[in-house]
Amino acid sequence: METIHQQDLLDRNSVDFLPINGTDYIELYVGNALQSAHYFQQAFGFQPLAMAGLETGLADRESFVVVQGKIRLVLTSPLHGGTAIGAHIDRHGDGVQAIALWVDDATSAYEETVKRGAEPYMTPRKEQDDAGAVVRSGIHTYGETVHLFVERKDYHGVFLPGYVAWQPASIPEDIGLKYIDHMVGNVGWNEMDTWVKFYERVMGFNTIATFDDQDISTDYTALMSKVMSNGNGRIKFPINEPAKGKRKSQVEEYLDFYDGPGVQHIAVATDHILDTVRQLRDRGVSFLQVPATYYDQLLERVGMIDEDLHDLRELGILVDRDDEGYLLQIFTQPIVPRPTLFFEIIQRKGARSFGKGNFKALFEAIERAQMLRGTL
Ligand code: TYF
Ligand code: FE
Repeated sequence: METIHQQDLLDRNSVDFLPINGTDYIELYVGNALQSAHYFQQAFGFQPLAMAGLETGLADRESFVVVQGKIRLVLTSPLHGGTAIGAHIDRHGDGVQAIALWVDDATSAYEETVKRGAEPYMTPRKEQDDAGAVVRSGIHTYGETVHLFVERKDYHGVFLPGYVAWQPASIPEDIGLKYIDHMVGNVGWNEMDTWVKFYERVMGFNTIATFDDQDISTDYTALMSKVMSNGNGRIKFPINEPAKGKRKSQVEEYLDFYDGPGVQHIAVATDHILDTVRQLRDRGVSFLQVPATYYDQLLERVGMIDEDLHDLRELGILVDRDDEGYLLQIFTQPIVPRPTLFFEIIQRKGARSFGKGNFKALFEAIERAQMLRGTL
């Protein structure tokens, strides 16, 4: 594995043709937007923010927006048959349709990326209401997933023009989720190079880490992973490709069930992972389980940590160390009927890596889940 530090990249390559401030929102196409929003509120502690639908003059869709820290999720459902949204849900199940990136200039973001070969999804479009104007544009990425560019410097409304504030009566407390740490895409056989080149050439990203089959050493799991990051490091997109192993790769299982490439997991950061995970567990979220023996060697492997081993074991939280510090992470079971989309909860204490030391335990846990589904 190779790790490149962000600062080196900034020094080497100082002109960023696609400056990105951060993730603006993630839009999921789902069968029942109201119930999905309810799930993200009740189970994950998101707060209601905005909605658009029949009430606001839309005829074909309804969207609910929930927020926690800097994380905004948009849950969108069709209002009648025969829509592109419905076709997306039929093909993929509930899943991520758009990763929206916050930029200062959505027109330039579109022009710079399309000039470099991006497939256009939405030409720059200005939307306005009483609260100002937003410019959005978009390009295609892997599978049917798109990147939107959102320019909102002239907007002070609740979310986007056309949305109204949404304030249901009872709101459970948030659980300390702060921002999107990374979002992982699964791509098809031998497509890794295509998408690495796409993020490098079209979006100006750099490859900051590479994992090969040496790093991923279970009896069965076979995959390749490369982490793409933008210039300021605020956006990190690991990309997985399946590889031939003894049994079906977890990435291949995803591709079968999602019917193509798409977002595999959304990693959300917290500063208090013990509290956050306890809340999630108490609200009914289930996690991948590593064997209790994982904790026997843990302190020998990672050295001194602030957390109590007993708490980590009770909650099933994984720990890994790199040369800058350590990280704590845990993975939910898929949050949809198909074994496709899941969440990762991560707390970084200096470490900027992705938990390579946990790959074996994690992938063996995924294999046990695959075995239970009968798909391995
Ligand atoms: O994002 C990552 O790279 C880690 C590890 O199928 C990982 O969270 C990689 C592949 C995978 C699940 C987790
Ligand atoms: Fe991850």
